[in-house]
Amino acid sequence: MAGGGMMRRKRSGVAVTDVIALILVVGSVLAIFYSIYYGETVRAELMQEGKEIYITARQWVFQPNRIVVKAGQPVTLVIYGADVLHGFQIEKLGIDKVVYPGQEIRITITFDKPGTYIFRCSRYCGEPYPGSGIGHWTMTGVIIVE
Ligand SMILES: [Cu+2]
Repeated sequence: MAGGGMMRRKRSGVAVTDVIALILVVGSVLAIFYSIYYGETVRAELMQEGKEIYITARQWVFQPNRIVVKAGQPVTLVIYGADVLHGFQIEKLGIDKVVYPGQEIRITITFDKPGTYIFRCSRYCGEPYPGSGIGHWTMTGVIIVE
């Protein structure tokens, strides 16, 4: 009886739940990289004067989510909420705004120096299933200042 118990304990070294958790973590990291590097890109320097960049926030993406701007030139981000409540946050700059459904917000920024600025949704807007780590949690993008 005791021997059997030992055997069982040894065999269950790695629990199935650990494997599932690992797959979910790796999956969300891949989803973030995928959405940033294969998402839509807008190059602000190719746009007309005024430099307004239109971004749509919807479950669970920003479109576009890769924006290239020039340092020292003011750009206005016009962010439209297409479905549920979202947020728009650039942590590096201390910016965090609510994006209401059916409304747009405008943020004018002059990036002083080249660099990379991650933006993300800062209001919980749902996910495919509880604890998935995707959906709202991977709703992100990047502004590249050249
Ligand atoms: Cu969200």
